[in-house]
Amino acid sequence: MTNNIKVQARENLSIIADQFALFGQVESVQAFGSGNINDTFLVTQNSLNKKNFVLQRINTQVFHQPELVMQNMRIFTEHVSQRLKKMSLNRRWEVLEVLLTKDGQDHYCDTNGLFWRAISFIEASESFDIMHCNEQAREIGYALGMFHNLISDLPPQKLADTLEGFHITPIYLNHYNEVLATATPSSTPEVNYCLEFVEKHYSLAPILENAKASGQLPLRLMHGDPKINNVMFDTSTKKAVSVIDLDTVKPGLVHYDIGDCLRSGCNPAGEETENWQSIIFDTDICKEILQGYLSVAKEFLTENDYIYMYDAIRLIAFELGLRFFADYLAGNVYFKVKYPEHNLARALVQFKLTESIEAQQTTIQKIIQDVK
Ligand code: GN1
Ligand code: MG
Repeated sequence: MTNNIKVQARENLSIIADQFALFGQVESVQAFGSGNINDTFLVTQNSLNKKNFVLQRINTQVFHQPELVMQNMRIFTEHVSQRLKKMSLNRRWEVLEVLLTKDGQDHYCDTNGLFWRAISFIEASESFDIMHCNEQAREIGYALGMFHNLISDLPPQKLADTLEGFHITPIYLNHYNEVLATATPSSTPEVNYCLEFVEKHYSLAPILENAKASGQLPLRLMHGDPKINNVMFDTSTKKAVSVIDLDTVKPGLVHYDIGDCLRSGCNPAGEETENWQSIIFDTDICKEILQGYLSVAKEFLTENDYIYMYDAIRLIAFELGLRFFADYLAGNVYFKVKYPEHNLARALVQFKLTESIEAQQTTIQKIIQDVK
């Protein structure tokens, strides 16, 4: 029975992939990557050019208006390709392409009503879940800076808000409180640690939203999810060549991105480890990432942007911990999990990381002063 379902699913996948296969026959469709929200596949076609592409099923429980996600993506890719043409960049840099169906559409709805889209695959590139060296850290920073730089002249209002409340920490805190009101978590040391951790960090939640509301931090376009494995590296030069996963490119704060990039890049154990006791925030990596970032981002940053950098790093680590913990309490309804306590383990990692950030506040603030 299970096998039949698998065979059936595979046939359907080929039919779906074929909608986007403009340059040949579909040879294979394989599960790809480790996303927590959408389902991703690598499609191989039997053509010499444009051999591979990435096929994704958008999780419409999360992205309620997937058409708008595609619209944003097309506006973004069009703008960035134009900018790149006008730039004389002396290194490889690629922007993802939205692939159209044989009917000229940017998505395909299958017979079950599921929403599919295809994106170009960046050949001769790879990504990493964990930082390996300082050069790589600097490249990650460069990649985010380049990403922000290329959209710094695209007015935020041109893109739709495709995920309301995304990175608005007070909204996550409200949601957490609602979930907690009806949840009956077992009283383990791990759960109690998380409950106390959130309790102690309540006052942290509105810091970036207040800065935005008071005009200290301007609304800008952001990536939304610039974690380490969303940066692609050239397999031979080992230089960053692209930032992928454009679903959350929308109006927001560059601070969400800076915080997300650092909370992910400066955690040498990676966010999926179960060894949460040993989590540390590596300040050497932090310095490299910020140096790489500022080498291309300085021109559009203001004094206030620097003032809020430390807060952003601490807040986004805390926020992700809060999101994982709330989802654990809610019964794992948002992030994909491999086992029931997976989101609890992920939350512990982010809270420990936040603790390590707090313990090194002076060092991190000095790094920000030194690199600016
Ligand atoms: C989710 O699905 P993925 O892995 O690209 C999440 C991010 C989190 C990330 C943590 C839309 O991203 O916000 O930082 O997991 N994306 C959404 O790994 O919620
Ligand atoms: Mg993502």
